[in-house]
Amino acid sequence: MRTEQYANLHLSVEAGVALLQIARPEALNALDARLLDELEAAFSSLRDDPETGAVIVTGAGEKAFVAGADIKELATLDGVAGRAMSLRGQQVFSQIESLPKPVIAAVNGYCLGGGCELALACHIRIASENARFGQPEVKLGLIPGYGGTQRLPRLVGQGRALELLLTGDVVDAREADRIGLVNRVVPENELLPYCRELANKIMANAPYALSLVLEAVRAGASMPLERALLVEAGLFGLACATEDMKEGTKAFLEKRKPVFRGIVNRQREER
Ligand code: DAK
Repeated sequence: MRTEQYANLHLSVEAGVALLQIARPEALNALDARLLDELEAAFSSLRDDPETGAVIVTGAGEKAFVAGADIKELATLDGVAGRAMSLRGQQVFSQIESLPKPVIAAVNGYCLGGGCELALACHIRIASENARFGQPEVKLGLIPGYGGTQRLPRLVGQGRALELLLTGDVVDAREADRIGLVNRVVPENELLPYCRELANKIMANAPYALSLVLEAVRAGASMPLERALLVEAGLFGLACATEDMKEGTKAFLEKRKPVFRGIVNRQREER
């Protein structure tokens, strides 16, 4: 098992699955500027790590995933610093969203404001039964600054997103599931085992194909359908050029399980 310790972030990689735990218990894991820096460093290291096939992000402790951006820091912002901080957070969250490996948010408790925006930047969200979601920024005279006004409506639709964004209401895991904010709700003690199982299931597939699916969905989301379909065709062509595609189709025809190597593995073997 490989581990990396940051001031408020603990990273461990075991059997191809990275577990990233946000650990700032004195503030219910609220995101301050240092945590943003640490998230950026951890995700850069995971992007380049050939041993990591999937990432699970969760909050340390039982009470919170992330209870928001750090309100003490927010309170000190003026207009210029606010814009800069928003752009900084957006950049880090876009880095998470564009990771070429699946990122699963294991939401274990309060998932509010910047915490909800972090979960929205992940590819899949699994919630424990005690999870609570909301974008309460308007209660502080703010609006979401880390992508919430954009990613939430894209995920749950404009009407449901606006209800959460305008009321600042906090909803439980069942409601989050009902409106499509999370993929699934599981009992608290099953959250991490379930996310690991999900990561392993995904990682059994061809790694380069997984990265192409992530790229197609992400790039296409901000394009008109016609252009997005062209992007899909280009990436489909790339998939056709891989050894894994030859192996996958051959294995099917030979009625056996495929053995995928992925582009990274092949490059490492060739070195
Ligand atoms: N920031 C800083 N400290 C926090 C915090 C937060 N978001 N959430 C909790 N804490 C701290 C509390 O102050 C308390 O500290 P001490 O008093 O013990 O020193 C400790 O964590 C434990 O919290 P509580 O005592 O309040 O615990 P409870 O169980 O009673 O309540 C709670 C839990 C989650 C309901 C409550 O703590 C709460 O309401 N927290 C705030 C939730 C919230 O409003 N989150 C959204 C924050 S706004 C932008 C960028 C980003 C954003 C906006 C703009 N730009 C750059 C423009 C995003 C904004 C947000 O995320």
